This record gives sequence, structure tokens and C-alpha cells, in this order.
Amino acid sequence: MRRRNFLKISSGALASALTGASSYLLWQPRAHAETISKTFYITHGYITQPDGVNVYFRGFSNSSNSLNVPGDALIVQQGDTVRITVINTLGTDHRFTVQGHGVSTTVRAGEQRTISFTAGNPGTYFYYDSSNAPYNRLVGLHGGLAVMPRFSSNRVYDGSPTFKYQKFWLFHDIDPVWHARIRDRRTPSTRYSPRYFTLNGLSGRPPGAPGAMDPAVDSMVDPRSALHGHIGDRTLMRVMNAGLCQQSVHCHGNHVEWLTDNGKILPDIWSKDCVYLEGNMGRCDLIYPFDYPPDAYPRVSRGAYPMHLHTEMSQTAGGGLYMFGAITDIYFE
Ligand SMILES: [Cu+2]
Repeated sequence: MRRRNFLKISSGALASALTGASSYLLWQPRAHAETISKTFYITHGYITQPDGVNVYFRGFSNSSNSLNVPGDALIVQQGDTVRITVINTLGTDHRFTVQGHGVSTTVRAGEQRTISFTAGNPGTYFYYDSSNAPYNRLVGLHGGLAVMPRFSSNRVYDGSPTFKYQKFWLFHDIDPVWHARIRDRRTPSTRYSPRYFTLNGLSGRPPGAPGAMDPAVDSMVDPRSALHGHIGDRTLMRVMNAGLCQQSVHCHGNHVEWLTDNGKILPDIWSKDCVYLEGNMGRCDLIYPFDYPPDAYPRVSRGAYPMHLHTEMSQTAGGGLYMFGAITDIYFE
């Protein structure tokens, strides 16, 4: 392994990697299918966790000298041709797999491959490294892909309830001992013991903590994760779990509409406080309706509410630092 090529990604470097990320993913419907191209560089390096520990990761990154975990979220339209070039800068073989699309290609150490496929049924999918499962995915090689229905900017699937904005909520849990074993090209041999929990690659910071309210560090204000809306700004969350731990996703302020579960359209749409999210690549699509919070009297239309996970460990980092885990905020503006 060429250690000199390791990247040290601090919060400052992450900030520049995030520059240009819009706070809302808007989607314009098109009359014709297009070819959507994207290049991923498989890179590796260290990401500093909330307790100051540097943990090894690999990622589908935007350049040969960056490290993106997760990889950029992609939004395409059913019928589009998706052309992905994967450049493997590492000394290890990897595999690029797109869930639900029959796409899976090995990209050998130091080589590159271009993969073309047609975007299939509308929905939320992982792209990830399916080789050496689940380790290459756990060490950071994963990201989200949304396939929009044809001619629609506001539905999850044909006939679904509508939304105005959409976000990806990609959760992950991290055992640094396993990551170090994968770095050393060995198979983890200890019991899985996650110490860090992230949402779109970041974790929360309680008020007063270093990095609190910094959108490049704090998942509570990261524009990819935090919800901002006025009454009626219905927002779709494409919820994905790259980690191994099962979770319960709890949004405060409103219940959510639970549309899909692991890629299946639910026959009845429940309005739920907590939604079960399976470990090991569980997925669900939820709409946060931004209704007036129903229990508040007198009625309120502004305020901030948390989204957190209901396993206690997921709200911590480093074995106990509370509120340094997978959490974000929902802002009624
Ligand atoms: Cu809760």
C-alpha cells in the first residue's frame, strides 16, 4: 500500500468538497431521455471523527485527490442512459454495482472502466462496491441513486403522493477496527462494534461543541441533510442505510408519510412518527409534509425540531459522546 498517497481529509477539506452543493435537489422533467455522465475516482484516506480519531475510508470520489463518503447522490430519469466511468486509483480491485439494475463490473487496481445502463423503475437505489461483501461497502464505497418517473418532477413513483423538494438521508455506522483491517487487506475478525454513526457522512455537534453549526462538519445544519420549509413544503427523504445496524428513524414536529420499504411500494401509506430502517442496505422513501405541528396549541408555524435515530448508540460517537451521532434538524421557516 502506498501510504504516501493517503489523503488526510479534515473538516476544512470537506468544506471545499461540499462547495456548490445546493440545499435542495430540484428536478426538471424532460420530454426525452438523456445521457447522464459521471466519473468516480476510487480513493482512500482518513476522515477525522468527532472525538479526534482518524479513521480509514475508501470512497467513490469526485477527483483523484479528494475522498467522498458517501459518493455524490445522483438523480436521473427513467429511460435515461447513465454512463459511469470508474477510475480505480488504488492498489486493490473493486467492483461497481448498481442495485436493481443488473449492473456489476470489476474495476481492477489502477484501471478504469465505463459502464452504461438504462435507468429502470423509479425508486431509490444504492450504487456500491459489492465485492468482499460487506467490507468494501462498509469502508465507504457507497452512494445513492434516484430514478425519477418519466415526465414527473414531484412524484416518487407514478401515482405517488407529490413532494416539492427531495433529499437523500444516507446513514452509516463505522467500526474503526474493521476499517483498519480492511486498510491492511485483511478480513475483520472481531465482533462488529460501531463507534461512529453518520448521516450523509457527517455527525451532529451539540451546542458549544467544536464545529457546532458549521455546515461542513455538523450534520444538524448540513444542507444535504437538514430540512428547511414553510408550511406545505412537502419534502421527500430517500432514506438509505449503508451500515449494518438496524435503526428507527424518528422525525419530530410532523409524522412522515411512509411510501416505500426496501424498494417495494407500500399498499397503504401510513403516517408514522418512527420508521423502521433495516440494517445492511435497508431503504425507505418518506415524505415530511411540513403541516402545522398538530399537537401545538396555540398553533405554530415556525420552529426547529430534531430527526434522530432511536438506538441510543447511534446518537453517540467514540463510545459515549452524546449528540455526536446521526442526527439532523427540521426547520419550519
Ligand atoms: Cu425520537
